[in-house]
Amino acid sequence: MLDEIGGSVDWQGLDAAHHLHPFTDHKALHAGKVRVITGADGVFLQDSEGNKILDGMAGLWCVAAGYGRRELVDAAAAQMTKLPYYNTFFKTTTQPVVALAQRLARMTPDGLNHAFFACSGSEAVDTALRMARVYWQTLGKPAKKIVIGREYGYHGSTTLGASAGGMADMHRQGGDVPNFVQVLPPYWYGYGGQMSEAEFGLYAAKQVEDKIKELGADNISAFIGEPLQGAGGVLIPPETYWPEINRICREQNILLIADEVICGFGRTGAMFGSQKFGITPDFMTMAKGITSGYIPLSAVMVGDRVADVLINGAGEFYHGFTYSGHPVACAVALANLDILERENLVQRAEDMGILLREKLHAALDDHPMVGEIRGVGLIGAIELTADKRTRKFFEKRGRVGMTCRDFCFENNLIMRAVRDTMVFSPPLTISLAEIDMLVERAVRAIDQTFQLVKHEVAI
Ligand code: PXG
Repeated sequence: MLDEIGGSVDWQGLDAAHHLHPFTDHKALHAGKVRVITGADGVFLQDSEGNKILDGMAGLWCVAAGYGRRELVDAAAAQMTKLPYYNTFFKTTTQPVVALAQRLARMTPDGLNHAFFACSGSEAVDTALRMARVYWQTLGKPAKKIVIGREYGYHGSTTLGASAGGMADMHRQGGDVPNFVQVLPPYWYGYGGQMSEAEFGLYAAKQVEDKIKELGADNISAFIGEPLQGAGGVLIPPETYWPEINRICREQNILLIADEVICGFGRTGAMFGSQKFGITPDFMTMAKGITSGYIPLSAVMVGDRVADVLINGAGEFYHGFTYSGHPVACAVALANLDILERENLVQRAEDMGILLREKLHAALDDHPMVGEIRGVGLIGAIELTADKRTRKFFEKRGRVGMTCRDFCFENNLIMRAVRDTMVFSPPLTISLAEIDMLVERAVRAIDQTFQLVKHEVAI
């Protein structure tokens, strides 16, 4: 069918004629050519022109178990055959949804024992935010509405998710509902100035405390943060940051939402980013790695103090989606978690991440355009800089990163550029030989970029 007629169909032309892409300037897209991805296996994608591309991003940070996993296909087929769909709204449940809820309760830190399911990270975030509102209303504190996030935070693209995040462009295009504020992110490389990383972690946490004092704790519902900020450029907080945030939220009586959509399921070298960074959240939102992206699914894990109020005090929670707890998605998640455990992918992410960073340091530490190499587990970033001594940004931020991203593509490597920071998050199954290939292609792309912009770089 699709494959049989593939040769004669102008997929690129039809895409331009009929398909609107997410986060895309269509005029710019149509000036070039869209790449048609036709298949994938392991860590490699294949395109319609026969290129084999190393996917250094695991799709969009999600394909943890790698491509071509037959077990996930089989799990979906078996569940579709048995029960392709039923909802969980009206005094009904299904076996995969119960099994997954129990498994997530066991996997997550103590005190997170209840799961609410949805289809995307954005929906999980919306759900947690609405639960937080209901929690405070039920406790007789309806004024506690404001949510504090961070600049460059990313919490999805629904109106609430965009409002909670700290992406100014998204705020401008309708992600600007009231009662959301953002504070300084714990981005030492960009904002740390002369402070040590440890000092800056405390300083960034204090911005949260100051904001709470300014707005009044009685008006604040929750603080939301990714354990490390993925889409914002893989901003890894100093060790001093999260323990302070825990303390502040506890002392000020504010709920803490850890958005684990990217960090969850092994990405950081721990099962959850909250474990890696010592976060004690009231909610964990999760998606992506939960099914390795094979099928849409997200979840919110709800801590006991909130669950108790929701269950015993709040009456009906007027919220949910047709596909909340989709049995096929839950069956795929269970099979995916089997792979994660059986293949020890969490420890593997930790070990391979260390090797990957060693190799990047060896190849790039002396490069005049590389300001910092950072990472935990198998997620990381390379900061491109105009002056590595002063950590100066390039003029017109994003231009050099985009050039480097295009060179990566030319070298059959997918890395994302966030501003002028190159970010990577390959499948957790990546082998040593593939890591070598990733490093070699990334270094080549950075060198090619440097040749174009070296007059802008202090040497
Ligand atoms: N929270 C976090 C921390 C995320 O990273 C979402 C919520 C929203 O998930 P959904 O499933 O609604 O997309 C995300 C998603 C990028 C990029 O280019 C990142 C995401 C999504 C799309 C692109 O970095 N993160």
